[in-house]
Amino acid sequence: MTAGNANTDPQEIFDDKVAREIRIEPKDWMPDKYRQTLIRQISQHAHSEIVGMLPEGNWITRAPTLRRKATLIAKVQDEAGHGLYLYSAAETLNISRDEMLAQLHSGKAKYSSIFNYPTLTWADIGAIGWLVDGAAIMNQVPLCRASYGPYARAMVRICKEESFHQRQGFEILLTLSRGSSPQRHMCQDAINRWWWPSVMMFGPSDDQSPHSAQSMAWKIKRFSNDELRQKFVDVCAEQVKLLGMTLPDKDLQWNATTEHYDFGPINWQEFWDVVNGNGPCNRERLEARVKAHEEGQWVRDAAIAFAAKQNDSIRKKNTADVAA
Ligand code: FAQ
Repeated sequence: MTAGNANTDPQEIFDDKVAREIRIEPKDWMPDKYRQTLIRQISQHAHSEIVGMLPEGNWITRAPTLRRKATLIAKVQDEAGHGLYLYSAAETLNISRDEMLAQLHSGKAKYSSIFNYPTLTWADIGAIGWLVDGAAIMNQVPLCRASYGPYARAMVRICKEESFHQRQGFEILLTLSRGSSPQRHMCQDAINRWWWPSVMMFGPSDDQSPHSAQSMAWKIKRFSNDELRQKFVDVCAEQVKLLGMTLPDKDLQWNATTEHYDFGPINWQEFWDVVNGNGPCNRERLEARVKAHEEGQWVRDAAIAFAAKQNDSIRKKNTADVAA
């Protein structure tokens, strides 16, 4: 930018804002690819929150105590709220909610691979909180500094709630880990089943991640998939000791040179199978969302009719006020 001259080149203004950590806002000019990348990421994130209600919703009627039930209901409601903030943030980029939902229901839009695994026992609810919300926080705290204002602001509140979710999950597992032998077994079994899918949540390794480099240059992403995955492994490898449990990875070992935990190979075939619709619960999850959407049609119709009625009575009142 030339000092003293007001810059009018939109690309330069955009680049300058990104470089100086000034948030891009909905009415600012932005490159079309930046807009499309944000729509892709934010809508997929929103879909993940909404589909993510299903595995845990499965346990609301079977939570072991009233306190656990109330907490789980609140958590699942929080996930719905996260979805709504994120759909709203995506709408500021000029895509309608109907369009985003149509992309989810047709299978065109992705949602996180993790929600295509089943919740077989109560301990799975603890494992989801500890590992899945734990991975979500690791990935999402840096998104509070994303260059797009509405996304970054939505993430601040989401992260506060996710961090509570992570602790409630850990507390469920801690209780089980101090319980009877079958309870300890259930705890270890849930950790065994959720560990690797949680490690995969961070996405393909950096050399296989087509979007990372550009998203980092735009400061949407602040860390690469592998960097975040490593941080997650380092944290969990220590926390699992407090549970007196183990992570199902024989190669997991502290490396004094790198000062990180080394870990075993990831089964990328499984990851891509799940992402491409062939995981254990993909069909069930999508069917449940489509059914809920269709059965909710009357609620949307009623809300639209109510809003029209209210607008009509406001218009009549205004006309009467002017006449008086
Ligand atoms: N699952 O080039 P990259 C939660 C896709 S919320 C499915 O690395 P990018 C809260 C990716 O979309 C969890 N697909 O892509 C909760 C792309 O496909 P495309 C969701 C995946 O965007 C807790 C392709 O692979 N969190 O858990 C996955 O730079 C408990 C190439 O990948 C977010 O969405 C995957 N795991 O990086 C709720 C966070 N990973 O679009 C209920 C925001 C990658 O070209 C209960 N998103 N793919 O067809 C992000 O940070 C990024 O989008 C990444 C992927 C890191 C997920």
